[in-house]
Amino acid sequence: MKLAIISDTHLGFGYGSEREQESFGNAQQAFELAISGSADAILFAGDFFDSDIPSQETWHRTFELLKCLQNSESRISEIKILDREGNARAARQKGLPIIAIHGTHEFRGKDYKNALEVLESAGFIIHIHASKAIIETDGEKIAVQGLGGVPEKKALDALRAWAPEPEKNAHNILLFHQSLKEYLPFAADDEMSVTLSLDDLPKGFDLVVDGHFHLKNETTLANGAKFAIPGSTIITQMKDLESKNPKGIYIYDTRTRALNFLQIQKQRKLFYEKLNFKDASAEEVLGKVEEKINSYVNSQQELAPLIRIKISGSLKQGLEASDLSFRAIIEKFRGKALLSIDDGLSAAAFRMRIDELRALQQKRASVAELGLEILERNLAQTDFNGAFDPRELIELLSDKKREQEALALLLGKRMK
Ligand SMILES: [Mn+2]
Repeated sequence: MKLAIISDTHLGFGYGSEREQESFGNAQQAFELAISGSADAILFAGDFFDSDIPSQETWHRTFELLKCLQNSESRISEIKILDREGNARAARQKGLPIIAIHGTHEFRGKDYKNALEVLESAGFIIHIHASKAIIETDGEKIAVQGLGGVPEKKALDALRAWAPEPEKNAHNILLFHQSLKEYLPFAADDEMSVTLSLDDLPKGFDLVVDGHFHLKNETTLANGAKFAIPGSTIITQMKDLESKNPKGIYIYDTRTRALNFLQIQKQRKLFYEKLNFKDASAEEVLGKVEEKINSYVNSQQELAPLIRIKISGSLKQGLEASDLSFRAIIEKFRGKALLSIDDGLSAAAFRMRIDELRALQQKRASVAELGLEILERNLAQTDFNGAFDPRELIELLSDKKREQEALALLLGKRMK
C-alpha cells in the first residue's frame, strides 16, 4: 500500500496579508502529489489549520480544497477506528481517505471540539487521537495509531498514559505532533519545556511520523523503525534553514518501506541574507540592501520571493538608526518581493552607548562631566569637529534660561 504523508499545511496562514492564498495553494499541490503518486490514503501529522478557531473564509476554502480528495478514487472502502478502551467505530469518508491527528495549533481543552473533529463531522477527514485506524486492503493490514499535539510539558506523560502497542500481523505506523530534544536546533519557540526524546517513543512500529517541525527530516531509529518528519507545506518562519529546504510530501510504500520525498512544484522561495556594516553611511547600507534584493528578484518568478535581510554592525558616528528608512526600497519592490528587513544597527549603537556609559561611570565622573566626555567623543567622529566648544554648549544647556543661546550656538555654527 502506498501512503502519502503530509503535515503542517497551516490553512489560513497569513489571513489578510499578501500570502493568504499560499497555504491553500500549497496544500492543493500537496494533495495532488498524493493523488498522482497513487497514494491509497493520506496520513496527516497535525497543524492542518493555522488557528484553533479558523475564520469562515478559511473553512470555506478548506471545504473547496478537500473536494479534490472527495472526487478521487480509492481502493479503501472502510476504515475501522478503535479507541483506547477498544471500542470500535466505522469511519467512512468519500474519496481518498485522510487520517489526521490535530497539532499544537488546533489544540483545545478537553471540553471543546477542535477544528479537526469539526472536519470529521462534516465527513471530510478521519480524526484520530489516542486511538488507532485499521485499514485492510488486498491482504494487507495497516494499523495507524496517533496522538494529537498536546502542550510540550505534558507530552511525555500523555505518551506514557496512552502507551500504544503495535497491532499483531500488521504494518504499524505511529503519528504524533511534538518537539523532540534531538531536533531542538530546528524547533519553534517551545524549547524550554520539551519533554520527549526519540528514546521515549514506543517500540515495535515500522514507521514513526512526527509533525510540528517545519523542516523535513528522515532517519532510522535505534530499534530499526523508520522515522520521518515531512515538514510543513508552507514557510511560516523566515529562518535561514527554511530557505534551503524545499517543501513537499512523502510517499511511503508499506511493502518496500521506502520513503520518497516529492517537492511541491510551485512554491515561494525564501532568501535569507545577513549583512554586517562598520561605521557605514546611510547610502552605503541602503545601497547594499537594494543590491542584495535585486540579485534575488527576477521576472521569471511566478511567486514573489520572501527576502529576509538581517542587518548588524554600526553606523558612522552622528547617524542614528532612525535616520535610516527602508520605506523607499520596500515600495520599489512591491509586488516583486516580500521583504523583511531586520535592522539590528540600532541595537548595536545602543549597546555601544551603554558600554561607554559603564566605562565612564567607573571613572566616577560627575553627570555633567560624563555628558561632556560623551559629547566630545562623539563630535570628534563627525563633521562638526571643532566647529564649537562642547564645554560651552554643556554649560548653556545646564542653565534652563540659556537654552536659546545653546540653540543659537549650534545653528549659528552650522549655518557657516
Ligand atoms: Mn506547525
